[in-house]
Amino acid sequence: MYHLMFKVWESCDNTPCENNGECHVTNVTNANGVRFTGDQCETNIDDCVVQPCLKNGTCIDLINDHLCNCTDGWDGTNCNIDRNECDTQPCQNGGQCENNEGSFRCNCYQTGYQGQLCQYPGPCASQPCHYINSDYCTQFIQNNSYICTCKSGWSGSNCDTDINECLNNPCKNGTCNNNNGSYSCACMPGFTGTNCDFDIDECATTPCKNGGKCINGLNKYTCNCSGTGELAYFIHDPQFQRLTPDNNLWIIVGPVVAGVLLIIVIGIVIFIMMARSKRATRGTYSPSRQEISGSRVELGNVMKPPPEERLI
Ligand SMILES: [Ca+2]
Ligand SMILES: [Ca+2]
Ligand SMILES: [Ca+2]
Repeated sequence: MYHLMFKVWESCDNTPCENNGECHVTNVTNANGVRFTGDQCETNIDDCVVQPCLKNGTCIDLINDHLCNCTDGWDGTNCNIDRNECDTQPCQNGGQCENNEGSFRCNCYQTGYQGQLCQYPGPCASQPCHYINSDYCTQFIQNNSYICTCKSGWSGSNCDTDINECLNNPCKNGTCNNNNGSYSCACMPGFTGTNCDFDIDECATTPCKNGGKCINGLNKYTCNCSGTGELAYFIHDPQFQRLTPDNNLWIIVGPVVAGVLLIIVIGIVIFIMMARSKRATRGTYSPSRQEISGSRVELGNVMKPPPEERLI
């Protein structure tokens, strides 16, 4: 029993076949470098057998070569190189060309146009969104509609309606004033920020002298002067110019005492005025009393002794 054994050699030089095997060369290359095969070396080798053309390219066999007809989007001898279609600027009306492997696309975003090459006007082409109050217009090809993306402070289908931000009470410590496209806050004393939500640090200017420790407050600051030789505390605000622990009580009691003293003084004044008024209406002359008790005689006249009688 024989086993037929083959081994392909490019050349029979150096007698590669062992055990008296007969050597046959199947592929030859002529003097021009063209390769052939067949028993008589009569057949041109099909260079397309190995399918050298990629991406569905069509291969044309040549003598010792091949030619690839590439599909759209591909270039190169074997159709292995992407064609950059954007080099020819295919997108219209401001569409952005985006190259990709084997193809490209036109980004028509914000152009108002649509279609593969942005060649057809869409619902945004007429610029329906307010030209100042909107950021951009987004169109939908499916139902030929659009949506305006409004800038902050504006609403409405075309961004032409002011939002009244004051309805949401944005000003934490102040008064809200609405205006077109925005709002403003008039802050209460001691507050700052767009929404008056930041307490002003009155200690930022280091107002306390001689090493006193500053304590930030609402529209005021307090200097803790302990250890500086001054009074313990100074509070600076529109109500209290100076406050110390010792006269803390007087801050509360003082007005009460002053009020009581004022009432007393007023009472005295009223009493004196009433007394004077009574004296004026009830003077010392009364005809009825005079009739009963007779005319008054001055005490000096009553007490005056009669002149002495002379005895002659
Ligand atoms: Ca491409
Ligand atoms: Ca507003
Ligand atoms: Ca403050």
